[in-house]
Amino acid sequence: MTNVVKGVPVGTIDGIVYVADFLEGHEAVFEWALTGVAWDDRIRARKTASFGVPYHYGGLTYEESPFPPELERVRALVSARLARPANNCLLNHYPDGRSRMGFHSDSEEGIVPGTGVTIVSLGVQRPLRFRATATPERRLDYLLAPGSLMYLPKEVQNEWQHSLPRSSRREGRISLTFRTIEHREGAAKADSGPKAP
Ligand SMILES: O=C(O)CCC(=O)C(=O)O
Repeated sequence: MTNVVKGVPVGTIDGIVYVADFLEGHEAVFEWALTGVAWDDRIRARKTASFGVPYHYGGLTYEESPFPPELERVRALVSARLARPANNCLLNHYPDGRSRMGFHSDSEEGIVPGTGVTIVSLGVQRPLRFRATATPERRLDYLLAPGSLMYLPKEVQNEWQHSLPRSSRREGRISLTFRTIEHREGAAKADSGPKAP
């Protein structure tokens, strides 16, 4: 643990990969996403959008939608670092510090075994907060810088829950969350999103 922000230590967890300056031109991707994406308002705490294969998340279904070129560039960069290419990107838009995501671990249902979630952050820096599942008082933050990449493997999600807490920052943030989803035409639907977003 290297630092403390408002009482929660900033640190590292074995298995998480964090690359601070992953995405060149992240400002332009943020601007494109703000205006070029048709945001879904079905979740109250933040806006969402999904590209790629169909995604079943938090009880909601997002239909298949082709990757726009702006996002395809990021998908290709992310996939170059993964054993299996990502075939879905769920975008989360937090327009201001009141928008949030509660503690959860992502369900493994429908996810290709051995693959995790990759988060590319755009806009204002906000902490991703972790709490140990067995000892919830044990918490630490990763500060997600704009343009950064975080890879969250399944093994970490077994031991830690994560959340994006409310913040005093007024500026917006968008996360691009890439997953490799089992997909066969006409296959039964499995919900692979957070269990309790
Ligand atoms: O917006 C974020 O960075 C958090 C995303 C997240 O928690 C998730 O996709 O499970």
